[in-house]
Amino acid sequence: MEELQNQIRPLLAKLYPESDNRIEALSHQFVHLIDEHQAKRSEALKAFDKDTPANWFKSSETIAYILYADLFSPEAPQGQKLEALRKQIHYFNDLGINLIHILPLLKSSGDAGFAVDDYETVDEKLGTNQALQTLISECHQQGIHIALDFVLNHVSDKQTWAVAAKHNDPHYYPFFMWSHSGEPWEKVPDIFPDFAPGHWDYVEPLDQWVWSTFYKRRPFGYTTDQFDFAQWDLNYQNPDVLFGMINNLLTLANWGIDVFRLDAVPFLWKQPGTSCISLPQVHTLLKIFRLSLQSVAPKAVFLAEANEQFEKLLEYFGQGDQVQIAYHFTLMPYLWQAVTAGKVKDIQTVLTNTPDHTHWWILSESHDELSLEMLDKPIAKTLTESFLNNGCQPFRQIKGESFPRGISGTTFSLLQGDLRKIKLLWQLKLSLGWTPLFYMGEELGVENDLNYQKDPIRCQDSRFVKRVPLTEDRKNRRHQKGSKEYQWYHTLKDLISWRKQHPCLVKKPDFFETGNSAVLGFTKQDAQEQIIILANCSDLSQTVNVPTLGTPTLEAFEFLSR
Ligand code: OTU
Repeated sequence: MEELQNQIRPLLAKLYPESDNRIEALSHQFVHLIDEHQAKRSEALKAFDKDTPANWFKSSETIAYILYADLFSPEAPQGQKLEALRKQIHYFNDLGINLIHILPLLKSSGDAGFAVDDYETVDEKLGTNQALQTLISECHQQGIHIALDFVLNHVSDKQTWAVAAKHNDPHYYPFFMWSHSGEPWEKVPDIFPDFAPGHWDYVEPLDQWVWSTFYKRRPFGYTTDQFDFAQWDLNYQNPDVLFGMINNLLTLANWGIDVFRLDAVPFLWKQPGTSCISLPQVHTLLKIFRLSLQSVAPKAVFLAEANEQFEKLLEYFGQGDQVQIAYHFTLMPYLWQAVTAGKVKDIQTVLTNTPDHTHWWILSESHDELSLEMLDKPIAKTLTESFLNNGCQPFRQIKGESFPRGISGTTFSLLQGDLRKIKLLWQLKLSLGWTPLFYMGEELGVENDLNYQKDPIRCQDSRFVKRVPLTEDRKNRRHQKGSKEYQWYHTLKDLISWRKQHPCLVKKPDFFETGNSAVLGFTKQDAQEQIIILANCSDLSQTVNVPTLGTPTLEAFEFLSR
């Protein structure tokens, strides 16, 4: 414990440079908190910790899948969604999935669960705390790991701290950041410009404004409430906030969660005159959260959700003392650029620059929009235009800009159902390295659903176009030969099984020149085998020139592995 105190002291001193006495008191408080949660960890989980290899999440076997518990079992009665999920573990076993990210499932008042009301209670529409723990332990028994969101940047304005602050409680008021004018800070971008512009939310009882990066009831410039909830950012300059959130994290960790997805992590620290994104203090906070987690749940890991410039993204790994995994947000638009515009060079550049010690979740879609803002403007514009079809919707449209920062749509709809392109996208995701990630419905060719537009609360948030129920009917059609679902599902299932037969595919790729700008060439190697891969990302046949392979010609979208 003394060692822990020595580790925490300098980190706290960095964030809260006050008197030595204060830091001493805070570090005692920290150690006490850790102690408490260590004592609460169940014997079953302690045994599981022991049996789990240190780098389990880097295994070539790991294939991840994101789902909403309610949308995955739409027919199950309210309150039994988690139980229904437990009864479908065979679905994941069949497809080859062994890591499931269940999107927010705590009591919440909006943003599809990301406005959390209560960090210790499962949303009663989905099930009970007990049902979640039963699901987790059954998954563990079957070799499936569970990821959950840790929404640490903000709370819903119905969460206890926020409610107390709204009532001017002197302890909780400084859990948030306040303004008397609501005037925007110059360098801070709008994250949801479409329906929650600015970064302050008007709080009527106090006649003041509170900092809010995402959903707001009443954004600056509006005279009426736009929504019946808001997401208030936490003020980490107050150590009570940090300790409160560590307590929430460790409570969840003691439920047996394996991966914590750190939602909206770049926004944790605000400072006037900056963009308030990925400030150095964010990384100090992460080190503290990491120290907390590893002290209680030694095999649980963090996943950074930071849609940032590549150099900034890399900072989230720290010196091995921050997150263990990050979404490869830089690669994501490059994958789309490759399969829709035949441009492969950027994939090669970014992956060559991806350091060996990092680990990634490789995704082409998630429950959010497809963000193209990191691409060069002309190509982003062209791709956007080609994607705004089949009900795909703009997201993050900033006034005065000619095209949106992102697009909401399912993979099927974005690619207009072209199985050749999706197959290539999946082949790339499964072979480029690290851990491939799939979003619910991707495997069944699910199309956009415009029903959200009839819902008065959701209609402005186009991301709901891709949050589609996977009905029994839809899932069952995967057994009917000739159906779209059969075709898509079995294509993915076969590819996952191919990936699992070749453990070397988890490694970072070694690229070679193909003499053709539309064809990506790379090798993978371990002690057992060497694989050479050529991927033609264009819709025309292409000839390459590779010394070891000669001058083979590849069909449009052909993926060749030897
Ligand atoms: C995340 O996304 C979640 O994935 C969203 O579903 C939530 O609405 C949001 O946080 C608030 O909790 O802007 O459009 O760099 O890209 O945090 C998605 C990180 C988002 C941001 C990300 C955010």
